[in-house]
Amino acid sequence: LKDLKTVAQLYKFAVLKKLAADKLRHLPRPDLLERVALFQGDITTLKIDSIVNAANRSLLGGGGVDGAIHSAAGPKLLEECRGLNGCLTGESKITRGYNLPARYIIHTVGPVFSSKYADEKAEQLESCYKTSLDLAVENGLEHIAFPSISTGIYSYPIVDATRIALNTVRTFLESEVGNKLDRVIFVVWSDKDLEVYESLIPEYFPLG
Ligand code: AR6
Repeated sequence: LKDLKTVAQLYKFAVLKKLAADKLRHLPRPDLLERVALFQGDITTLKIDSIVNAANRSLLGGGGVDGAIHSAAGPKLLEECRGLNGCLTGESKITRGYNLPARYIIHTVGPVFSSKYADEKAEQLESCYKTSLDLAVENGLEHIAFPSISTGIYSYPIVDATRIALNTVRTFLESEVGNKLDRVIFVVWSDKDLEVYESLIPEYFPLG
């Protein structure tokens, strides 16, 4: 956990830039900058309380990050998932982490993007983040790492998806239950996604 750069550190190293007040989506809360981190790399390597899986409704595995998590966690994960009877879009279910360094996996089902139903898709994506955060707190977990849900195989546009991720996490951390979470880590895989997170984080987690 200590190797993951917090937003506070990213401002210090000038990776994140301070924005003009009229660009901000939320007020500055310097304390929150210590509780959010950005990491580029493989989510299955994180030794923390929980990582989120961008799963499908069957919860029985697939490609992308789901495939990587199932291969790293081992066959016992699939066995536990079989007992869960799937999961609806926008909802989340928790399992143990098995061979992963993370203790738990929170499986969430993102929407398959469609511009025709953009509002409904946005609500479902927001719900993925919200229900995952709720599950972490309900299970007494202090850290949670999110991949960029729905932006791979499910083709949700990265900028819109990132705004939803940042806004939902910011709102949750400010709430009373959100106080119980010590660290939320945004995990990106590609350089392009890293750039998007670096440009948008200052709007949602501004430097005071
Ligand atoms: N660590 C972190 N991020 C990763 C990793 C990894 N090891 N591997 C991929 N990503 P996707 P979705 C990034 O397609 O769009 C599966 O088949 C990836 O670059 O994994 O929600 C499921 O079973 C992208 O930025 O998830 C579903 O059927 C992000 O993770 C479907 O894909 C999410 O991409 C879900 O599609």
